[in-house]
Amino acid sequence: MTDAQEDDIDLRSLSDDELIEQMHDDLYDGLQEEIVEGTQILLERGWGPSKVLDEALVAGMNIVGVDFRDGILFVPEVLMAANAMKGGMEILRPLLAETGAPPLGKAVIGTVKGDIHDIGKNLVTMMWEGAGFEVIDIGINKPVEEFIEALETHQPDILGMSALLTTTMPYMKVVIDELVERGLRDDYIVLVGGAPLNEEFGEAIGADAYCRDAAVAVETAKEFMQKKRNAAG
Ligand code: B1M
Repeated sequence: MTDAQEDDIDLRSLSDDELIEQMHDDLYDGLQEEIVEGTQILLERGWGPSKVLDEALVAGMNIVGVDFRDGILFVPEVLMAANAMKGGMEILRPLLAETGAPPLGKAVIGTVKGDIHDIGKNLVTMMWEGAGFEVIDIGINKPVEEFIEALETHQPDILGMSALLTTTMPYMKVVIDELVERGLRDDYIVLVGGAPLNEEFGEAIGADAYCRDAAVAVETAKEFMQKKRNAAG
């Protein structure tokens, strides 16, 4: 499609299904303004923020992921798609985080050393905040020292780690081993996630649980907090 044709599309005139399809195209093309507008339109039409996130943004990013894997898209295009997605996520963030309840618990989360993927981690952060957790996001490419420092500073209930690369996921074990070494392992609920992980891996590295997606991360965090409260009497 040419730029001129692109300009012609009035997103508001599209049906919900057409708009979703158009947003997948716009995400693919890294068009942040259009993603922001599409997100706003869906919310105005009464869509819940989680539905917009899943059907418009995450589903669109999955299409990008397949073409990235197949060598059709390259890093610059994928970065633009990621930026476009972040534009939509910024609108959804306060809506997902709307809660008047006292914090359910505190979490520190980061993407491990060598890995700069942050969209999944940011989503987990948003969903945890939305569920009522206080979350300290220490960012991407974090070495073990920074995880330990954040734990000491913030004294959270939960440590969350994210990795999207098969080459960086073993680093989660480096962090957990350091906690064991310092006698701190049992002070924290350690939850891990990221596309290449699975339950077996989570178990093998000594995490408390692997979380398949952000919704599971919320359920798992709540479950472990409940256990912690029960254990504390
Ligand atoms: Co990257 N990349 N990438 N990339 N990238 C993948 C991961 C890849 C699978 C693409 C592919 O080949 N199909 C592949 C990894 C292959 C492998 O390791 N086996 C890959 C590669 C190879 C690379 C580079 C090495 C490419 C290169 O340079 N040659 C490079 C590495 C850079 C580095 O980290 N050192 C690279 C770079 C990039 C970009 C910078 C261009 C960009 C990242 C931008 C950003 O994050 N700001 C990027 C992107 C966007 C992707 C894909 C396309 C999308 C990832 C994403 O954001 N998904 C990805 C392909 C794919 O996964 N489909 C790919 C959407 C997000 C919502 O899902 O992150 O899975 P996800 O998060 C989910 C769950 O996993 C879970 O909940 C989230 C929400 O439901 N979860 C957690 C995640 N973290 C959690 C933590 C928790 C709990 C749950 O804690 C408790």
